[in-house]
Amino acid sequence: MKVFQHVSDIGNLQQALAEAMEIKADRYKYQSLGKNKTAMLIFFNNSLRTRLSTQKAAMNLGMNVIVLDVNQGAWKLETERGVIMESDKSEHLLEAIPVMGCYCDLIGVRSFARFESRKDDYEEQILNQFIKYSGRPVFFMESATVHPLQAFADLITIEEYKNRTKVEPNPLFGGEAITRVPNKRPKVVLSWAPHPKALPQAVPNSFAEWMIAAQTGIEGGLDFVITHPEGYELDPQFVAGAKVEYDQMKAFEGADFIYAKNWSCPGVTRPADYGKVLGDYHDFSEWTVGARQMAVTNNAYFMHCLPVRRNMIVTDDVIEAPTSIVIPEAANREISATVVLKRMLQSL
Ligand code: AN0
Ligand code: CP
Repeated sequence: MKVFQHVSDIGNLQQALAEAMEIKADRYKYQSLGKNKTAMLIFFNNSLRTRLSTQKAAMNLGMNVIVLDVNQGAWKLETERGVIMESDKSEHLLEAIPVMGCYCDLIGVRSFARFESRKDDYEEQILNQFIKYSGRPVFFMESATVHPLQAFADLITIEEYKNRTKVEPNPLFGGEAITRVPNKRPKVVLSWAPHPKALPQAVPNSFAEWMIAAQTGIEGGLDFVITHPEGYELDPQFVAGAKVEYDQMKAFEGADFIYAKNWSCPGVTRPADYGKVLGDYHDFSEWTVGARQMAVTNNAYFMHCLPVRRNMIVTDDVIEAPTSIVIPEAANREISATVVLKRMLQSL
């Protein structure tokens, strides 16, 4: 694997899940694979999980790891070609990328949507330059439009929980154990939820792309439904074939997994609104996932990629419930990253 960006890059999903379970049973199984190999993780934006889990994954494989926060200590980078460089930006990305490539074997990059131009973001201007000029395999650690390490971890989590009949008390917050009747073909709902600031579409884009692939690509399949207020339609390149239900309560009926996430306007129906929070977010408070919506589900598990704003995206009681699996979901980031880096090392 030379690029990890889309679900298609991982190939057969059932095989990828089997590999994830193999790694989960023994995460150090391939620790000689990365000997004397270096992973470089480049962050243009903040991160807790991606930074730590990917570093851990590289260490599981016996790799050395270099982490660079571009905005802390490196030269300020110009990204536009043709600019007379007389501002505070001392170095151009077109030199910085090949230089970074000199010191490593694999490169991971986090560079969020900038919301300056829909075209630049959706053409993946920054990540594509890493692919073109680094000379190394590149894995996306949340780009302008995708977050595949997250979506892969989400799929692993759904696979692990879909057939469970007993929900244990929450390991951190307690609560009552419950019995749940699993669906043979679980219903997975991606729900928009309000947020005070404009957030990227990368997480919902990738989640949708991976869930649509899983509808037919994993044993038993699943049913995928997206719910959001009008105006938040995701880009067709990621959601073609998905069912959209604008009534959140209707979408939640009988659901087995609720995946909450905010995203700003993708600009599909109105390009001028790209990257905007539409209207006043206070007017959308009924979209906050709470007991009212969870009551119509099939004792659904609650998922979110984190970081999450409590009582904005989800209420305290829902995220602390025994059915909340946000922590095991985050833990699976180490597993998805280990599988991806292993695949890349094997194709060096
Ligand atoms: C980012 C986002 O919504 O894309 C990262 C999520 C993994 N979240 C924030 O910026 C709060
Ligand atoms: N879920 C996720 O990618 O978290 P971080 O932004 O903390 O890496």
